[in-house]
Amino acid sequence: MGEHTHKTGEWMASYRYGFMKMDGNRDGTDDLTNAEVLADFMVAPLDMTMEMHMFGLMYGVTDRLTMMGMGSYVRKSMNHVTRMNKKFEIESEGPGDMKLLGLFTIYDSGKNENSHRLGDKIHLNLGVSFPTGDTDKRADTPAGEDQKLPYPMQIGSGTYDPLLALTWVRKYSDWSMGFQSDCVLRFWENDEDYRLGNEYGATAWVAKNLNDYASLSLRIHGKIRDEIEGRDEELNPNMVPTARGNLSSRKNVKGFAGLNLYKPKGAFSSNRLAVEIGWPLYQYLDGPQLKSGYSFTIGWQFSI
Ligand SMILES: [Cu+2]
Repeated sequence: MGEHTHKTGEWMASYRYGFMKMDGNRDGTDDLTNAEVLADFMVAPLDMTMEMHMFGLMYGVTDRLTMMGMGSYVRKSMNHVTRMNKKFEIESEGPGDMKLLGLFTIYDSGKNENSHRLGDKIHLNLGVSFPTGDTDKRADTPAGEDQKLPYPMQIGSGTYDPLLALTWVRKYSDWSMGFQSDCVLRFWENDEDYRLGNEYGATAWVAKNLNDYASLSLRIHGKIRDEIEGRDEELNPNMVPTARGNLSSRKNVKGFAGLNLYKPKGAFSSNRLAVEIGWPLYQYLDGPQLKSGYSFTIGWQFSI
């Protein structure tokens, strides 16, 4: 997200579809059986899918400042099993948190056409995530009708969250590499009397141009998420692990492989189609929590 900037007056619109699967429970790095989870809770989560439709708009105010806005529509679904071996599914969906960012170029080496190494760029992202996503989703469960859904089934954070990132990109004539570290900070409690944990991420990638129309990329991404502070009083922490704020911190490392297809830049516009698949390499969960599984995104970018 926000790994590139634009030149003065340049617009870019993007749409991305993301799919994430979580499957099975874990505590630390140990996998848990359903019976082990049900020894402490009335209900055990089995698996979860999350789908996101993401819409983005970027505009180059100057060569050194790009503005970026993002919106999303999120759909979540989680399967559960009870101590009585009854299985049930919970779904929630709605608009996600909207984000507004400024991307400031703080270093630009310029383009050296005479060298194999074309140049380096560093930019700083500063922004805010707005609480447009719901934190009070409800559904019918075996515990009763119209029950408040646990933390991972809510759509937004419910708080104004500062966003910060630093990106470095180095370009060679037929390949490129980059590094980005980012964080989402949560200082304030939402209307439900809790706040989600801070998130700290770092990602490094290499991309190789195959020809003028295609490139391949490999990426590694590490992320630390702190636990939820405070408590939604409507949730029963003995019912299901997802209703416990102190069972929400996690450390993840994932690998990604991507393919980008370009329509070479015409006089007025350019198009890019990107597909990326991800898979977990390492995860330490303060559990029981559901394990991250595979994920993929498919996205289209159009710029003028
Ligand atoms: Cu862009």
